[in-house]
Parts: sequence; C-alpha cells; structure tokens
Amino acid sequence: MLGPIYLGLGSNLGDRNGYISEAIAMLNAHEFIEVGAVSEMIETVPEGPLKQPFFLNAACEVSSFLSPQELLLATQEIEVHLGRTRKGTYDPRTIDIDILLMGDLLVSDDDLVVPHPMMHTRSFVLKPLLDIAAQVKHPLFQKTIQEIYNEYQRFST
Ligand code: PH2
Ligand code: MG
Ligand code: MG
Repeated sequence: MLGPIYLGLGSNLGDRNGYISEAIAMLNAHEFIEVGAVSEMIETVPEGPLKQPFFLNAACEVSSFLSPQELLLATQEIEVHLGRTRKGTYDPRTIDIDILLMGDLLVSDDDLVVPHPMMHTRSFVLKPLLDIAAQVKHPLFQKTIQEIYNEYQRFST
C-alpha cells in the first residue's frame, strides 16, 4: 500500500456541513477505502473568478489499495450521489472531493493530476490539511505541508 492518501472536501451549496459529513461517511463505507484522521471544517472565502457563496472546507486521510483512477471514480460517484452537477469548473457545488496526495505517487493523467496541482497555492486546502498532515512531505517540493503553508502565508499578505 502507498503512504497515506489525503483528500480535500468542499461545499458551498445547501447543507454544507451535512454534505461534507456524508461524503466522509460514504468514503468510509466503501469496501476498499478506510478513512483515518479528519480535519476540522472551516469556512473559507471562495477563490476563483465567480462571485459565489462561502465554502466549508475540510481534509481527510484515507488508506486504500485502489489505483488513482479507481479512487477518482469512487470520489466522483459520491459527488454524483450527493447531488453534484458538473457545469463549469467554478460553479457552486454541494460537494467537491479532490485527491490531494497519494503518498509519494505522481500521477499525470488527462483527468487526474496528483499531487493536486493547485494545492500549494490554496489556503482552503492547506489549512485543513495542517490539522492532520502538517509533517507530511509534498513529493515534488520535498517540503512539509507546514513549510508550504508558512511560505504561502509569507507571499499572500
Ligand atoms: N474550490 C474551488 C474554487 N474555489 N474556494 C474555496 N474557498 N473553497 C473551495 O473548495 C474552492 C474554492 C474549485 O474546486
Ligand atoms: Mg476542487
Ligand atoms: Mg474537484
């Protein structure tokens, strides 16, 4: 099995807390996925081009023997089950589940890039991740999440 896998979760439509909790429960209910540590949920300002409602964001650790594509499929099925529709990339959503890290694995498929290519630039990803993975190393930057977050803070103010 790989090192720990980290997922990012976000919701900015409807019962945000309920959708994130349900997504985590559904992940854990999957035959081949076990959820470990779960971060706090934090409210975050929407980042991106469109004006839209505030988000709740969280992160969780999972262990799994699934391949990256199989895990992606599992997260997409949960998104659909929880009412996610895919119109634009930045539309408000009931739930978004993103694969952030899969141990030291590097993936660059057309539909999946791991580590998540934007994770180090987004405080709504890094902050929850700090709760559960502060000392985990990003396999490309060879820096811990704590170090990446500290740098983000330095450049964002
Ligand atoms: N997700 C996005 C775009 N912008 N902003 C916040 N605060 N939280 C998100 O989860 C988020 C976002 C695309 O997935
Ligand atoms: Mg996302
Ligand atoms: Mg997504």
